[in-house]
Amino acid sequence: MTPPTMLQTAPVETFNVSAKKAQTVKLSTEAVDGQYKFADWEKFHFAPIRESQVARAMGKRYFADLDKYAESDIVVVGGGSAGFSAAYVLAKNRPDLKIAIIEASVSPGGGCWLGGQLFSAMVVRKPGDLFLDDLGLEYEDEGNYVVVKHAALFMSTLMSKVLAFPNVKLFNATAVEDLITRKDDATGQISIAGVVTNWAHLDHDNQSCMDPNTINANVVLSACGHDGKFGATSAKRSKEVFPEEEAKFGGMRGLDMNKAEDAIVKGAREVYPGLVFAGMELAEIDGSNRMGPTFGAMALSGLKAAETALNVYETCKARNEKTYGGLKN
Ligand code: AHZ
Repeated sequence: MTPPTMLQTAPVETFNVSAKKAQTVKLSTEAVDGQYKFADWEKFHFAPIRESQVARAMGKRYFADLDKYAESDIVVVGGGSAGFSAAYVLAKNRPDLKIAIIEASVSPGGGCWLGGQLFSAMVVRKPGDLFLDDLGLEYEDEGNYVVVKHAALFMSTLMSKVLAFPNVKLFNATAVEDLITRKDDATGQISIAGVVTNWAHLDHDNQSCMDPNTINANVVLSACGHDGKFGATSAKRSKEVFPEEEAKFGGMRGLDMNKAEDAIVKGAREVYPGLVFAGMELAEIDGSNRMGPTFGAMALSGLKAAETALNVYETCKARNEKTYGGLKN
């Protein structure tokens, strides 16, 4: 018997379970004699399962995704408000492209679970409300800005829509630790051809060596947030990868809401061939201000970065095909 490959898993030993859907729980009901009863809890039980079925159900899908997205059309690095906004626009407009989101944290969402400090409400300056309208979110209109009652409502809605797209895969607990680069020998031009990944929770201090993994891509859209332990990875790395005169790493400036938000949206662009920046990571490249707790710029910076990525996509694809044969799907 030939051993199963990672993608063709061994047949799972199944229990003899009736496929009939047992009507054991209801999620809405009327009270009878003042008592609500959503199920007969005495008779309640889950359908049986074997532990290996769970392991295989997860494992085979994850390995299939690793296989599928090892060649991605676009990789989004960083699953915060800017990265997810960009991924939303990309996936919505180009269902034909494979989009991988790489997020270092176990919990995606970046800094967008609270509005600011420990306060729940999220302020979005107009015209950022148009992004919220597209998501179907409600807010209070305060004139020049709108307020969503909880930042987590924005992030969870955005994330649920992005993750439901069939052409998107989120790899969380995975960090991008480097960029794949290609030099065109004819022109000497260096371009980005993907990302280098590793488990985010790897203890590099105590592990003698654990080489990384890779994802080839035509375009990398980086939205890693501002500098810090978990931020600005691509900005920092590009400083080393690109010639000094091309590497701009200005460092984020102090808070100025009016200047910062416009700069983050207008600055979203292809900084190096095949590498597009969005969100607060741009402040590290451009030396622009931070805005503090106003989020319209993250959504619209994601939108502009997605627009840029789509507009440069064919050029990047053609360049990659010329320099190293392009993606192998
Ligand atoms: O975990 C990071 C976060 O979720 C992730 N990330 C960073 N480095 C990574 C790496 N590999 C994979 N090497 C990485 N993931 O990137 C995400 C960045 O999200 P964020 O919310 O920090 O940034 P953003 O630009 O989407 O939103 C910024 C929100 C801010 S910061 C700010 C201020 O400081 O004034 N104001 C606003 C609105």
